[in-house]
Amino acid sequence: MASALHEEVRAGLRDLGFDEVRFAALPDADVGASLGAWLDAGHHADMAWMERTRDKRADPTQVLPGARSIILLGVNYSLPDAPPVAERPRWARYALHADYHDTIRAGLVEAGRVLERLAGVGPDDYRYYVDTGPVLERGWAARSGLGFTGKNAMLISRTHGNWLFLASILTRLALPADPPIRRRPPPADPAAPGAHAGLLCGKCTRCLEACPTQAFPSPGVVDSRRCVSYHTIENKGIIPRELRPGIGDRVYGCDTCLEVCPWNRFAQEGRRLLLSVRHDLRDLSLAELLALTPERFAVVFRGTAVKRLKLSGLLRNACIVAGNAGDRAHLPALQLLAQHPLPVVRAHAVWAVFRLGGGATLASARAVEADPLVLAEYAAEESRAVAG
Ligand code: B12
Repeated sequence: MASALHEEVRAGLRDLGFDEVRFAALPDADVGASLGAWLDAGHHADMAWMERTRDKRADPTQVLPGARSIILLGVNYSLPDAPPVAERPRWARYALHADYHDTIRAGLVEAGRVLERLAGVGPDDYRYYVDTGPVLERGWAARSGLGFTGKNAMLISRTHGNWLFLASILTRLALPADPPIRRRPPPADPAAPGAHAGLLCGKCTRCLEACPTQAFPSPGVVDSRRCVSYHTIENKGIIPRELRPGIGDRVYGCDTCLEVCPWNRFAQEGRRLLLSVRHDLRDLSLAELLALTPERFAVVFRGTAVKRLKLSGLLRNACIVAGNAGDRAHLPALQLLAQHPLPVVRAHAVWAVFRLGGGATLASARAVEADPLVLAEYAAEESRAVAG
């Protein structure tokens, strides 16, 4: 492909709103080399879909046979004009936009047309993904020089910091590979988890130390079983009791290992052409969240990523935040939630009520409780009270 053409493709995709457009060549066994060890260590927790798609994730040519290139796309989602609202539950910054899976996907549909128009590829010669596809987006992005993998496992960009959504297009088109940020000698064991992490981190370990639940067994390696983001978003069941205090006021996701990264200092504001900001979520009080009805949940979270968590997951998280907040004004709402139809909500409400010193008020709810998970919460709290 003539070099002018690939630059035309790059410019065409940038015009659609992608802040970064980089190319990497396929195949490249290095990128997926350490996935197996990460999965074998159980770091994916209950995300069984990662295990099921292990081979495809390690090798994009199994996703699109004959693929010769992967186009890595970055969308800056920083919100410099919007500091967190005090005394309100905290949301992962990415959730303060209309669901990026939808908005970026719309951009990817257009990106496909750009490829067809400029490079003459057919609709079967490419496949695009944002987040949910079996593609190691961060490794490929690092490979293409879009950024480097930090000790926090994030793809960090020198111009956008940590605040970058990634998307990818696998294509049978041969595109000239962009160079990685800096070539370094291959890691001693490229199959070790985190083998590629920390290229431009120097001695900094702020992210590893700031993690509220100690989810990094080593630099660049997240153990999802301890990660607040995993538990508040992906885990649909009971959140381990020992991790709940570390969740603090985070009602959805966690940005702590991103926020403390010094590279954010250099982050420029994005164009947000593929995003639609939902700052209003940050104004929601904890009391409003604890009182959410199915109807109100559907209205407030329509079009956001939070919708995927469902009302039960959000109420569960809100109970934990309330238990951590220590404000007894939330007791009446929590007592009601201790009688919620779903055991997952009841269990966390029971925990929170006990944390606020109101355990005795649940006597009648406890008397009719039959679910083993909820009974386990009562038992744990009662024995804690006896021990304490
Ligand atoms: C599963 C998943 C999670 C899990 C597991 C996280 C993890 N660390 O793997 C959980 C639920 C915990 C999670 C949390 C978050 N996630 Co997430 N997640 C994913 C998902 C779907 C797969 C990631 C994966 O494959 N993990 C397995 C590990 C082993 O793979 P890996 O870290 O990518 O590294 C592999 C390769 O990339 C390679 N590699 C890494 N660097 C390099 C460099 C070179 C040069 C080479 C050769 C190879 C290489 O080594 C590894 C194995 O081979 C991706 C989307 C996707 N399809 O990629 C989003 C994704 C990684 N998540 C994202 C985000 C935003 C988050 C959160 C910030 C959300 C939040 N605020 O709560 C947190 C951050 C937690 C963290 N520090 O990682 C973004 C990250 C964007 C970025 N700039 O990095 C992604 C890319 C989604 C997107 N499309 O934008 N996530």
